[in-house]
Amino acid sequence: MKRPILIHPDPRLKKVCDPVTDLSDDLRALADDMLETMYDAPGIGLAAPQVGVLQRLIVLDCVKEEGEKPRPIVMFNPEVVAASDEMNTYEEGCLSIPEQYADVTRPAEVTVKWIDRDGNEQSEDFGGLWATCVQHEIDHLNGKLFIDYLGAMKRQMITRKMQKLKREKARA
Ligand code: GNR
Ligand code: NI
Repeated sequence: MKRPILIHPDPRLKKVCDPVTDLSDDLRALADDMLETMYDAPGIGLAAPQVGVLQRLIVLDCVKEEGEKPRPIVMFNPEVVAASDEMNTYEEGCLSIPEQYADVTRPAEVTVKWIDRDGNEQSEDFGGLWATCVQHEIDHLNGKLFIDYLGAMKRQMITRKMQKLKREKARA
């Protein structure tokens, strides 16, 4: 089932999310809903707070090539355990900040540890778009958005646009 995505500014997008302590069928169903919502958007990642659930759960699939096999990944309690000194700049966007894009610089490679949907601990090195996306998603779990990396002026301009968009949506 597709779920509505919260649009910035929203207090729920600013909260530090709680760790998942027991993996229930409800949480696995939420992960499936998040994947469906992400693919439908379409996006390459989605964090639970973006659908109003303040728990440490993200989903991602950064396979973008048409015709390539999809690779949906579900991560509970994801953590960056190592990051490269080498940095990478990507033009980022966010489903909670529609149609706004800006360059963000982050470590080019990260090692991420997480719990998978079967409750097993996993660890993997990510580079390229995967590295950017997984860091963007983990930031969401800590109440952080990509616009928080921008200067105050740019951030305020984007926030004002989103307030206007939300007012218009509420009227429609
Ligand atoms: O779909 C998304 N694309 C994207 C592009 C560059 C850097 C990060 C992202 S994540 C974003 C989906 C989203 O908002 N996830 O939280
Ligand atoms: Ni986002």
